[in-house]
Amino acid sequence: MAKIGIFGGSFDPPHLGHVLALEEFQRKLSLDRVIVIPAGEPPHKQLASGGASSEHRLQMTRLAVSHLPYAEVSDLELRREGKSYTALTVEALRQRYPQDQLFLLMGTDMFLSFSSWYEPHRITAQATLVAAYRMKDQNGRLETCAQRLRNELGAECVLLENAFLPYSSTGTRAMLTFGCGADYISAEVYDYISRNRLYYVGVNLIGLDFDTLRSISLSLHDRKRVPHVIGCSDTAGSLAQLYGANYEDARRAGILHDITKALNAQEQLKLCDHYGIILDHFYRENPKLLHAKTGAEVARRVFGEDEAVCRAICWHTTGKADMSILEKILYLADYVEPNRSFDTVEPLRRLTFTDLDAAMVLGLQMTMEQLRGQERLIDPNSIAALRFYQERNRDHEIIRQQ
Ligand code: DGI
Ligand code: FE
Ligand code: FE
Repeated sequence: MAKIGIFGGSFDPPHLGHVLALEEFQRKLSLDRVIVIPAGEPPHKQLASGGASSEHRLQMTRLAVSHLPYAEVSDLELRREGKSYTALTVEALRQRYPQDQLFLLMGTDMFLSFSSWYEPHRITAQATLVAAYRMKDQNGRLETCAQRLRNELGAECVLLENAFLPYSSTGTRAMLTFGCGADYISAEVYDYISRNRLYYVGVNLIGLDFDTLRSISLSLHDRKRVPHVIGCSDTAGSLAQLYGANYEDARRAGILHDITKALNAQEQLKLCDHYGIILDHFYRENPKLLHAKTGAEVARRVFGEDEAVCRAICWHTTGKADMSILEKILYLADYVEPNRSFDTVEPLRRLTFTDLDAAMVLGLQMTMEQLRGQERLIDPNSIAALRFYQERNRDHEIIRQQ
């Protein structure tokens, strides 16, 4: 009886994280074979727009694991019409391997939501569930879940430490588009990507019209951030019309402002290195702030945006003293766009549409208060901005009273 692993994913693209995770899966369970299955249409999420076609994903996956003698790529799910239910996949493999033991690998989130999958009992009837986790199962959530699945479904479950899960393909796609993704994938896969110009590698993205810029940039975001980015762009456009700034610039700045937000801290630092962005200690310690700096550089170098747009992106998170109208518009549009729903958003939203400088003071104060509550350090630029706009508002007050 052979031990066969099942390793599914979108593989859009397959990167080194996938390969390392697969190797660890094979090693820790002493698997004789691992079937790698690119997903057709995953039931739980749509494939990202801007992603590669099924055929490309299949070819790339073959290249990515070609050096592993025990790995075999199957187009089982790609050939199937409709949704790629795991239950159907596992049953198809059971027919092919009636005598063997099947192990289905999944990440923590998938394991915790396993009961809500399509007909989970059909899966557990055929395969052992392998929940891979990155860090020790501190609160016992995985073990509790495993126990429940054992009781309810008679499932066989194994918890497996795997340092390489979860991995983000969104970040890898974005790094490829920004011209520094080669380190995240094998040389063969990178070569395939460049030859086929996937993920905009080698494609000139300078001077795109707004609609094209919008659709490309949205494909580089995590799905849940997309409404925020659209809301920010629309709000920035409205504010530009209200305050006499350039409408087109405002909408472009809005659509691009969080363009590097899908990247993790390590990827942010790599991008800084690639673009020669010099980081002081504060920025190194607060990688959340880096997306504004790297976003501005991507806007400049990848999309060839105007300086005014790049500067607005650069200051959208912290603000600074003496900002241009466009810079203030982006800072505030990011804060009050319609998807923002925190308690105190309404007064700030009203003020943003009546008095930009007064809104800057309120916005900066709100951010600082929140950061202090979380014992995080405040960027010196934000402190300078607050002082600047408090003084300016005081001057306005004096002029109004005279
Ligand atoms: O990118 P968004 O989430 O849309 O919004 P943003 O660009 O305003 O980023 C918000 C994040 O940045 C949030 O995690 C708080 C953080 N941040 C903003 N100002 C400062 C800050 N973090 C520190 N440590 N210091 C700041 O001054
Ligand atoms: Fe941001
Ligand atoms: Fe934002």
